[in-house]
Amino acid sequence: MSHYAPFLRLLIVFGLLPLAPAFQATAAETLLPEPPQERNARMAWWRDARFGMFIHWGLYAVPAGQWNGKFIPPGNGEWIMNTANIPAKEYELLTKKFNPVKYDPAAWVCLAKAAGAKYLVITSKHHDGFSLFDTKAGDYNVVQATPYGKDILKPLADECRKQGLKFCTYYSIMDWHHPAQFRPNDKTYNPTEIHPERKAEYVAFMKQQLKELLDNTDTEVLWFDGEWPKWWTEEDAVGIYNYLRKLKPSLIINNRLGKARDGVRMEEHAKTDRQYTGDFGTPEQGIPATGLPGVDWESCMTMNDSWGFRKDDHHWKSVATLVRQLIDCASKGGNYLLNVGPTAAGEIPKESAERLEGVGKWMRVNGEAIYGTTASPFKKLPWGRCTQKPGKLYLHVFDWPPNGELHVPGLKNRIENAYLQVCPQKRPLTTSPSKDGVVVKVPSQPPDKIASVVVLEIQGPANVAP
Ligand code: FHN
Repeated sequence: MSHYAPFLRLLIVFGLLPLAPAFQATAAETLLPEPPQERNARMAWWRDARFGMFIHWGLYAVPAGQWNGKFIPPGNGEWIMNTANIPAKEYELLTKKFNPVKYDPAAWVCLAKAAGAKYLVITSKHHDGFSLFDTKAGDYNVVQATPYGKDILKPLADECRKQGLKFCTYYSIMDWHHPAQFRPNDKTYNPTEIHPERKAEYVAFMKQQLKELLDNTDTEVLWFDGEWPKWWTEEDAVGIYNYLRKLKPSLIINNRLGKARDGVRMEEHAKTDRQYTGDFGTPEQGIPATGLPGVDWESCMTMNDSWGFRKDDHHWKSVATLVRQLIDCASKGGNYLLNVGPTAAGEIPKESAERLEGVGKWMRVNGEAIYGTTASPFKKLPWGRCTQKPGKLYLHVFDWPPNGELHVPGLKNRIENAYLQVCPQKRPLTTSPSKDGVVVKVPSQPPDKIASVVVLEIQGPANVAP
């Protein structure tokens, strides 16, 4: 502090010294500028991918929804520390039981790939503050605190690159273990508070861990979560966004680094008037009725009811539901991030694996109608959904016409060819104009009961009556 300080302070106190720039609060940082073509290039692989696998894994897989002999209320198993109000010192003891000897990164990536997923997002640190990677920013991590003693993320990242999937990481801003944030058994326990005088310490911790994730795993997406605590601000988000993008210009970052979810409906997640909206919106456990036109977005979903493994959660969605959710997202111009919650032993539950294989079976035949597509040109179709690529419409028929006539209302394009996606010879289907569009003559039985894809090759861009 300069020896002029006391004098200057007097001047300021008495308003005699206009706040020279040097003394003004620093102007709020603004987002790094990015020309649209650069942003499009950065987002290209993510837009083409359309389908990713989410992995929620951590200490919470050990209790698996049960604490002191009782199952916590239905819902997220990964919240057990909060739901069962477990004191941090007690929850920490779970580290001694976390020894995933059956963890097999190659098998996990094989499963994701067989499902047709093009990227994988895994929790590097969830709200409980436990890190699944070799971090030097503390000792509450899988390497230093568990009998397993090895980094989980790096081998998974290497395996993703080996098998051609993009490796991505989830990171929770809210941290129930870090001493700067309140946590269970604090007198004024509240999972969304922070000791104000220690916020800078926590942000420094965060930045160190985020840099480690970039340096050690070369993660392609940072999927932030736990942004709702009031102490976390838009300004904090912009600072971290710029920090990360300078470290890795190609990095993609979701909207939950900022406050885009605050009080806005799912449909609006990515369309707030805030400076920070992130690179994509993140509707959760649902699909916006009309998508989020004009912005990138991704719906994340569980296969049962919980993100983290719960041994009592048997409420599994069918393969048909999962495939139709994937189609619904793509037909609205969004991505689908389907979650698995591995067990404490490191295994993906059989029910999850079976569903991933079921989705993959459909994707092996119809993946062309999902990858690299854009949103449907139709407002609504009575029998299913539509995705498109230049010169092609992919009609995803959920309700097959028993009379063999598939009506496509409002379509004005000349049809150059029509065929079933399942037919490698692309045997032409007969099409004819109808009073308000096109009729496609299809076989009496659907090739796929979940969704059968009829491909229309059209002349020029899709032209549909409003
Ligand atoms: O609280 C978390 C929850 O545990 C889970 O990680 C989901 C996944 O998107 N995100 C938060 C709830 O919105």
